[in-house]
Amino acid sequence: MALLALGAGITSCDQHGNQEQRPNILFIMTDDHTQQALHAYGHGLLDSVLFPNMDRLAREGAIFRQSFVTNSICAPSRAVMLTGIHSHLNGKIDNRAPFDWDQQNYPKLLQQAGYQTALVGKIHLAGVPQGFDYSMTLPGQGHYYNPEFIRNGEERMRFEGHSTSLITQFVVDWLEEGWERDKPFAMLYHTKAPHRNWLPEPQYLDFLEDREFDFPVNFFDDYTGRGSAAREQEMEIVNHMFWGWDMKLEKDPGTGETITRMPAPFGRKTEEQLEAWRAVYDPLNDAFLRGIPEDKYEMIFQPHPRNVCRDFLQNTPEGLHLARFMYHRYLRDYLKTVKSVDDGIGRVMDYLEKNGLLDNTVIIYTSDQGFYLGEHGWYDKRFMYEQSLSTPLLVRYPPEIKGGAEVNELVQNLDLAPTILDYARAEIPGDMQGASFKKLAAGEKVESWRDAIYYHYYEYPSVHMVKRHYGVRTDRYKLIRFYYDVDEWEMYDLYEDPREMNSIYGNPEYDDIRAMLHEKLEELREKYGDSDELAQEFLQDFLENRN
Ligand code: SGN
Ligand code: CA
Repeated sequence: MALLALGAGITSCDQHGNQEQRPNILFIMTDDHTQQALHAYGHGLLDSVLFPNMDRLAREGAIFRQSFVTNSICAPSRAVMLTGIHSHLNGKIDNRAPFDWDQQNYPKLLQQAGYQTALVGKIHLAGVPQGFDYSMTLPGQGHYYNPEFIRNGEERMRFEGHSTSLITQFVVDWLEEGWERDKPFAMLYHTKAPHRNWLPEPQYLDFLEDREFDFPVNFFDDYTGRGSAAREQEMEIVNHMFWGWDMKLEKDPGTGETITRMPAPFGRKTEEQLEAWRAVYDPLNDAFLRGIPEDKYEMIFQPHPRNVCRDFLQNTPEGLHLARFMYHRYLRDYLKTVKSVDDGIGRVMDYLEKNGLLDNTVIIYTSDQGFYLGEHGWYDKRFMYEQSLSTPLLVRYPPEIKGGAEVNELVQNLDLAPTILDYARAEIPGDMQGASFKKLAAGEKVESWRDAIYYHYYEYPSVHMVKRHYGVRTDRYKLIRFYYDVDEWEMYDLYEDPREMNSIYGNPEYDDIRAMLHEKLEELREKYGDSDELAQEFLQDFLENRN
């Protein structure tokens, strides 16, 4: 049975007049961590548990198998989580648009309900965070090594160390010293990892270097079978990563000169950090270069974008060697940065456990969106295809949730604000567009839960060149419309084509399904108040202010 929290002895009366203790909230969010990189999701990439603390949350809590975002990009996703309102109404449609902190958000409502609130780590929304008794945030994207932080929106300070450990430390420090214990707490613990460009903490520099991973089956996707959007993106591992920045080569192997265009990310490291780095990466890089014949240097080591042809990559030994190196360098570095996050989660859970707080704290684990780990040959996110539309979601709260519970209903990051308010027994404002999934987590059925989700992505033309699109997904089908410089529809049957390789939009066998999806899409656009007119206004604003 749950240990009673030491400090969170605050009680409230529910509508039946019962005195009940309100739980603390620990909301853990990573940046770009995807379901494929969590063993509990069983996607096949990881054949063993690499992240025991995240997997522990899944084992001891509920795992949401169909968890999605509304707009697969960092700052907009955070705005949706805070407000419980879709991008087109909260105003933060892309990473560039301003965010209005004056609007309602759930931390403000928690404060009003008697919670003490804190935000630590990446938030990526400019301006002074509102709704927090304490904040310690990274400016913008923040840095992995020796990062600056901003305390309470004002005071800027630089710390030596790795962002993940520092963020974890600040979380523990606040629980220890900042939290007043006469109120329940809500701690938002947001890491930068595993965001690009994946700089591991010193103790994990060689983590997984001895482990080989298979390419995803559609790594060499040729982007036929769909419209132009999948073909015209700029997020291919082989063609759009930088030799210095992403692949961490220091010198151009052809000229022997230091790479200056998007150079290796060494700028912020101390001598000691740099030495540790080179001791691991130099020999790995040398081994890779030994497999590339010098007469291929010119073709391979051109500046980005390189457009190395697929035939060469797939069918020649040096092409395959190149693709393997790039995929592994990317994937391993990504997983190395997740490893530190997992340690951090373990550390905070230990702290809660030792202080008798663990079982009276609702722990939510999620990410701001999913990510491609080589599916379609890609990294990054943005698309409404499965890997980036999805996001991990685990909830641990033993008084209500059975360990290992599986939830298959369609939930979205839109639902987090109402859910957290629900756990806190605070009122859920009527203008929030999400719904509380607290009952679903507890294994209860919810009458007329949604049967489809709505999605809208805006940031184009911009980095990675993913076209503007919106769409609808049911538990089996997906309909997407790409617009602005194209007008293309795509449709997928996820049972038949889970990898989304062939659009069936024009297939007459699916006439009824297509009509049903169009209807659902219109229904949701109306329900959530989105329209082509609004999209047009955002586009106009984007084009006028893009610089
Ligand atoms: C940076 C990254 C991009 C990434 C965007 C948005 N390049 O520009 O790859 O898509 O952020 O990411 S980087 O090499 O400078 O990291 S988001 O998570 O903030 O939306
Ligand atoms: Ca992100």
